[in-house]
Amino acid sequence: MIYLSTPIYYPNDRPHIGTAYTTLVADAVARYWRLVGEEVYSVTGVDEYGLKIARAAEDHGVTPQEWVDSIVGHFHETWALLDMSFDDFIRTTEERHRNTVQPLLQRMYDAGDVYKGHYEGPYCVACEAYYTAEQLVDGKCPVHKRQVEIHSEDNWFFRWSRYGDRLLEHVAANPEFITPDTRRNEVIGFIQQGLEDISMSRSSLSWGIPLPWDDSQVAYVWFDALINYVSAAGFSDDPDRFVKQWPVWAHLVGKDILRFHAVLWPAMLMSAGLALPRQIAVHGWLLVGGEKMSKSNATQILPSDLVPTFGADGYRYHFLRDVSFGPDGNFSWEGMVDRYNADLANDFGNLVNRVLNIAVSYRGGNVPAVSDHGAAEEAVLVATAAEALAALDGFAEFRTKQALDGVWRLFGAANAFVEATAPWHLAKNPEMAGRLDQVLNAALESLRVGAVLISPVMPSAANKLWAMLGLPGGAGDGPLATTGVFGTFPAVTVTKGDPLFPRIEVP
Ligand code: ME8
Repeated sequence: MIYLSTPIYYPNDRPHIGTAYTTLVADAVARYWRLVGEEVYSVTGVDEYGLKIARAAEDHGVTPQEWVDSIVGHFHETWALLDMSFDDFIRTTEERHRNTVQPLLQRMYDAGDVYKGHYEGPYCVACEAYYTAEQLVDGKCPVHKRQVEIHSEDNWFFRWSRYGDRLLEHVAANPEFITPDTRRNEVIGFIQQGLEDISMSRSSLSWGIPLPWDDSQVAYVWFDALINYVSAAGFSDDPDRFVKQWPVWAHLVGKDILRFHAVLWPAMLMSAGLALPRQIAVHGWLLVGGEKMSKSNATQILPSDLVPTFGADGYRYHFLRDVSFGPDGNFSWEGMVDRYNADLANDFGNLVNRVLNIAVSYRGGNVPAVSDHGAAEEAVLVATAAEALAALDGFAEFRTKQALDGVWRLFGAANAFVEATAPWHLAKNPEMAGRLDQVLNAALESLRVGAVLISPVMPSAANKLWAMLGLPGGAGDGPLATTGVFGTFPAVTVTKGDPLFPRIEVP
């Protein structure tokens, strides 16, 4: 079972292209595993408790519950706009979550990992994180570059310090636990500096989940938020599924929340006696004009600003092809237009038009199922298709660019194949009718394979092409090991349709 998660986002504003990036990679990877034939559970959601949300509600003159209820719809709308296919959407205000957080915190308490203490120090409300004076940059939060607040309260503490050695052992024994390596090294360095116990509750806030042993305090928002991954797996409401589904295959996160996921969360799981995730996959920031795209950013870009021009598929393609998972990536409108026109309108769109046109013009859309693809011209096509299929493995390691590069080499080879075999010449010579059938069949077969291979990234275009090809079911039905292999295009009727990716004219 592939259980894969995105962070649960703060519903303090609608999702922007940065928030959508993590969600999009998770969706493409989930679709890839479904295409392979694996059972998948992919989950996203919202992180509704904590001071940040309580303050946002206060600023708008509504209760926190009213506030989160009014924002959550934007998340559903945005994910629908981008064709996301999640199995679950968790809200931390749900019963199933409270019913998971309380017993898990109780387990940590029973393990002797919780004690009462006094907390005083800098707190960044935007991060919902405690900092030490040394971690601040010019006295400000290192992530948000904003003023921190000094918080001072009697709280419950979690004995994080107890887990340093076990965490280091786990990281050493499981090289895949944190990826990429730069993040893994960062985590090792952080743990080696020594972990300090951390406040796990708030007494000055009521917008949270009460501690089971002290209902005058609520859980510190990260202690409740991280546990969402256990809640969504069915811990309290579907124990049979939980047994099947736990542990997580991969948590996808941005680098801003690396420590919470790679250092705090595993320590909490060890304390609560649950297995650790297989992997924490960390990506960089999406930058706009060199700045992190963020909710407070004046130049904030929303998916709904881009989808009307590029379509959901064009949107998905750009971010999965041009932003590598790991380092920071830059977004620019011009870059997105260039990529769309070059790859989607030209390479892919023209190939589809051309091949369907000739199949309809020369064979009325009915090309016989010739299986002989042994001619020299076909050899390159067949080999490139096999490489493209192999490159799709990149999805298993979040290397979406690698997977798409492979498919585009196939489209390049198919375009070259059509040029080299020149069906328009073959069609003029009745003696070449058999060769024309072979060529048309191979060209259609490369479109069929291409539709399968792009389906995790561009599900809608893949299915439109599938329908034009006259094939039953959907391009992503799989299993990939069968449908992704270059074989014989079946004797079906293909039709021409509207262009999949009309060119974007730049004024
Ligand atoms: O941290 N580039 O929520 P959040 C790339 N609720 N990814 C970005 C991004 C950018 N410019 N901006 C945001 C929280 N993200 C907590 C998480 S999980 C148990 C709790 C993505 O709304 C990226 O995945 O601040 C980042 O880690 C996440 O949004 C932060 O979302």
